[in-house]
Amino acid sequence: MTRVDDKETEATGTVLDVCRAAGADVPTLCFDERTGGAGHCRACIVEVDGRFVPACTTPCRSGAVIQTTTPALTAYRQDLCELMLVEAAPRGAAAALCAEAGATGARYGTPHRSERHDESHRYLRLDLSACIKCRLCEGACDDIQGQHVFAFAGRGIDTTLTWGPGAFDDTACVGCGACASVCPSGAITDVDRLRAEAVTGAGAATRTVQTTCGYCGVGCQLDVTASGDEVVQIEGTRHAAANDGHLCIKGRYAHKFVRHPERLTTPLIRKNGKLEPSSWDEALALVASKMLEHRGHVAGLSSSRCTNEENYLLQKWMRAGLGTNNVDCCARVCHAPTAAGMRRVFGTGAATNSLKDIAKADVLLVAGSNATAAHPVTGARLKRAVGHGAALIVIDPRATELAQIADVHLQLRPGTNTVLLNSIAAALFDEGLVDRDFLALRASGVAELEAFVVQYLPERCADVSGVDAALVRKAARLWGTARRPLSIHGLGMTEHYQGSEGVMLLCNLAVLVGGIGRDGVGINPLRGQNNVQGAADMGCQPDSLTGYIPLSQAEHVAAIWGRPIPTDAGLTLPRMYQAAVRGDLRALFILGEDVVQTDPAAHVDEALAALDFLVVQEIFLSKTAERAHVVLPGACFFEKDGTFTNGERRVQRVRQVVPPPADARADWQILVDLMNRTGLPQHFANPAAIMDEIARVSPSLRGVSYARLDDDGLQWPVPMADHRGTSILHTTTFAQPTNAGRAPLQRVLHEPSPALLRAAPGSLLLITGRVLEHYNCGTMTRRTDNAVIVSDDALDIHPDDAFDRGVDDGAVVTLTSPWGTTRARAHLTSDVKPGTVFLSFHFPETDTNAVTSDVLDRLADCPEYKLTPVVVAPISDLSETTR
Ligand SMILES: Nc1nc2c(c(=O)[nH]1)N[C@H]1C(S)=C(S)[C@@H](COP(=O)(O)OP(=O)(O)OC[C@H]3O[C@@H](n4cnc5c(=O)[nH]c(N)nc54)[C@H](O)[C@@H]3O)O[C@H]1N2
Ligand SMILES: Nc1nc2c(c(=O)[nH]1)N[C@H]1C(S)=C(S)[C@@H](COP(=O)(O)OP(=O)(O)OC[C@H]3O[C@@H](n4cnc5c(=O)[nH]c(N)nc54)[C@H](O)[C@@H]3O)O[C@H]1N2
Ligand code: SF4
Ligand code: SF4
Ligand SMILES: [Mo]
Repeated sequence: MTRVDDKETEATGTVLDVCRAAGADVPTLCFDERTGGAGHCRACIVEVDGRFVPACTTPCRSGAVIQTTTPALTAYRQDLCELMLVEAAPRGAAAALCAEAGATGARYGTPHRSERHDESHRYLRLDLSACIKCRLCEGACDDIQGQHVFAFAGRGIDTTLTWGPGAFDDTACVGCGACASVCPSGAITDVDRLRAEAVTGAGAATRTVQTTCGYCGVGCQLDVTASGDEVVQIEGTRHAAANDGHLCIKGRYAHKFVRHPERLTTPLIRKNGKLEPSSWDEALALVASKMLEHRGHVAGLSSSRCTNEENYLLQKWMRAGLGTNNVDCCARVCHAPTAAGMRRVFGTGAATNSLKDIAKADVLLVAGSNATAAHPVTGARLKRAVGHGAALIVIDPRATELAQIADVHLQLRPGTNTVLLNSIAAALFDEGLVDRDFLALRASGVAELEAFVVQYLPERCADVSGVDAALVRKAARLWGTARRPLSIHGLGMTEHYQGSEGVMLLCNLAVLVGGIGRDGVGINPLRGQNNVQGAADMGCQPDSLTGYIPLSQAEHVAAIWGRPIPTDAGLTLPRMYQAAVRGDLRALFILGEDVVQTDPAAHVDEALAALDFLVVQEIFLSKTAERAHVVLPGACFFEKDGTFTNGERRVQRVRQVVPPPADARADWQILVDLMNRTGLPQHFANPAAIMDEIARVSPSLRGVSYARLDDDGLQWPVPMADHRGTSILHTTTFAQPTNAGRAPLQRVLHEPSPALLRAAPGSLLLITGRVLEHYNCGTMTRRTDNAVIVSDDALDIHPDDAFDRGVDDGAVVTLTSPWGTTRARAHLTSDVKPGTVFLSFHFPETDTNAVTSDVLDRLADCPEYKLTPVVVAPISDLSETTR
């Protein structure tokens, strides 16, 4: 029993933990539970058994007598604050502490403060005259974000925070805002925080609502502060499982699009070739009549940017209302190969473990995922794990940020995953590193695989994959001797001709070393969009229903819906395009997906032109919406209620913060209206009621209801109402009923992409993908200050390749592939190997997908965005531009 002031407590930990448990209010300035106590600031000094100690760093002895408010402590704190005021003129929490302690700054004479200011960054503001040298910013940047921007220079009273001699904007800062978020003195702050202070300073009311980030599949929890109908400031929710308070530059700062004047605010109908504003009634009546007119020849494309409830409604409308399984979503162009590949080996297609497991792994394998750009909060977790001693293997043709801190970087030729992963398997067998006990219990096809992969021994494959055999063996040894091997993968695995097969081989590697079914291991695809996991869970695919119920077992769903469900599989997205060109598909309803910019033009252009009727439900007039016959204005994620499911299967609440602009409506309301107008009456009063129906339909969400999601959501499967969710899958058996619950190991022969057969002489291999600041088609991030930070898609090209072609840094070049041509500004960098180039696809002007090929993953129909042979030429070379 320990005594804190006049209370007794059983609590243990540091003196600070014990004081807080006992309800004592001990001030802290430099303490953050994520990075631990540092004891720099001395604000938390208390008396333990009569001695002054810093509470945040002192372990508490059981039986100690702690006092937090003696006269001596009060005097000490006052003096501490007086000293602080010599060095700094703080604002915020530090200023409040000084005021409370009665410090005036007069006791020690002339102030001695740094006057360094910096406003070079788009979002961050630095003013060292306020800095109290608590070092929280340094800890946040080093340990939470892993960016190492700050240091402390000088000694004694001359110690100052520094980011090097230049402008702050020239540092390695990635704008995550963690430093500003922890700074207690106002020395580091950001434009949104200053705005929030100005709003409250002016006496305006604000409110703060917790919701889920609508950009990527990490599913960070946001505390959004709004005033009136404006989003003012965003902070990461502390203790949230997905992000523990951390955010990235998009989630924290890229919200200006919400009140952008180009938001769609009223329905539009094409009249005489032009989109004209219309009433809701006219637009909905037209959509309903056209969809009914083309019954039998319609399709729906759902949006992984929208909520589960909205995705559920869209596929229910298509199936029960319009009698077709022609429904798909962006998972098709993304992780459909992951689902197909993982299902083949494990029986189910979702991430096997949780994000928190990254910290438990001792060997991390990151394959084709640029996590620090595309899933930045998870990327930061990975960097932190490496900083805390985990080994890292990266498989990527580019020297990504993670590759640069990896123990082994396997810089393969794009399109050779199947070779390289077979090679690692071969080395595992060859060096006796497979887990025979695990395999005996949980796998089949072991001997067959062992014999098969001999042809892929590292020494035999270096020419094809471009990776040195010794490096492959080094990776295999790390992986094979790991106690907790965990793999993360992205689109570098899936968006290939053999995407699904590559994922199967990644599954092989996990099974071979027993790395599945427990803490800190597993296969963890970083699902891309905020709700792409959910869109698939809701049934937005042509071959299975909500909860992955096969079409052949639709009776239970049909009973709930009160309608028959067609049993023939519908069309995948690329096949919808083909059907449109053939004339078999006449009307297409697209919910929030900009296919014109994000699908290979080789598929889309002709198909959309061939349709009789195209509806696009959007928040901006995207390139696709520009082509529609009717445009319906939806509400963005800040403007509606619902749920998103992140990449670790966590269903989380989305809560309305501000109203939709003008006449725009929540997407679920528009869908309910359309269902009612097409003969499928729906009576949902709110999204919670839709979730109640989803729970009745989907076995893995049976125990989900809004009331249960409030605290950190739930990871499915949640099979009943008192179930606490599932953080690890496949703990004892795989969902392989016809294989005695064992994982069938896969033998996959490498086959080069057919795209390569069409390469023109002198072609480079184009990889397309993402940058940190922008998001997919860019409708949202391009309408924020992120577009000032990155204002175009640049072509990364190796200096040797650039030299050979007479291309200077910054020059505009043409890219010509067998499928099309486009232009981009060249950026010379050795992050790409000679022979490969990289281009993002966030700006419509660049039209990256004019050049990408029409090749699809042969099992899941995902386009091969990661491998297109292109001829790169300077713009002055007329023979190239006139081609
Ligand atoms: N900032 C930002 N974040 C995003 C998005 C965004 O647009 N911007 N989009 C979201 C979406 S929808 C998704 S799906 C995710 C995607 O997230 P990621 O999958 O991480 O993103 P990409 O940049 O497309 O590609 C990942 C990596 O694959 C590598 N690669 C290319 N070819 C090969 C290959 O043959 N083998 C291997 N092993 N690697 C290869 C590329 O070099 C690249 O580094 O990001 C999500 N998050
Ligand atoms: N070259 C190349 N192309 C690619 C890829 C690549 O790596 N390379 N990656 C592919 C991948 S993985 C993906 S997932 C796709 C993504 O491609 P898309 O899904 O087309 O892109 P997004 O920008 O995520 O969002 C689509 C649209 O949703 C709208 N939207 C956002 N929120 C809402 C909402 O709440 N309601 C409504 N109604 N609309 C909303 C946005 O304005 C946007 O126009 O791109 C693919 N295209
Ligand atoms: S914003 Fe993030 S990366 Fe930049 S200095 Fe602060 S903590 Fe470091
Ligand atoms: S990591 Fe993803 S979910 Fe988290 S704040 Fe950034 S964009 Fe949003
Ligand atoms: Mo994606």
